[in-house]
Amino acid sequence: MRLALVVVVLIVFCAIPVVSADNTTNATIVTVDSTNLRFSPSTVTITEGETIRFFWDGQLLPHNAVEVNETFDSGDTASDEDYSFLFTAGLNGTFDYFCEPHRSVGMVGQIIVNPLPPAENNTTEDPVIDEMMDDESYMPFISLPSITAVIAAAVLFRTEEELF
Ligand SMILES: [Cu+2]
Repeated sequence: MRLALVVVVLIVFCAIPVVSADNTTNATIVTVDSTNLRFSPSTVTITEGETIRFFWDGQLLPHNAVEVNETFDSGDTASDEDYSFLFTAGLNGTFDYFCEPHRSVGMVGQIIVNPLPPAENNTTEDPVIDEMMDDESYMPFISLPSITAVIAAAVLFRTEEELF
């Protein structure tokens, strides 16, 4: 009984990092390149409803990311940053941003946010469902570990019952 529980718990714990990692892949990551004074990539194109994640760690120089019209602001400069901003529906266009201490030396970037396609074009296809089906990591990575854990639990508990 205890062995079965330990095995099931281990399987479930192994599955958790895969599932949570999948959530962060929806964000487009902007980091700092090897020159320490440039965003990388400096220009990104996303769609409404998507997230930009400013992420860097162990930087020699502390940086931040501030949009020119203060649409977003990562706050104080930091050598380790993990700041996410969601472009909600209706928030589209071109967003220029910069690193406050290094703006003058060209540490600037641009985010182009495309509007969602008009609703009337979605009568035959749901783009969200479509995207989920296209994303190979979606179905197998979430469902496979869960199914494996359930099967393993069922087999192990059954074996235990037969033994005792
Ligand atoms: Cu900077």
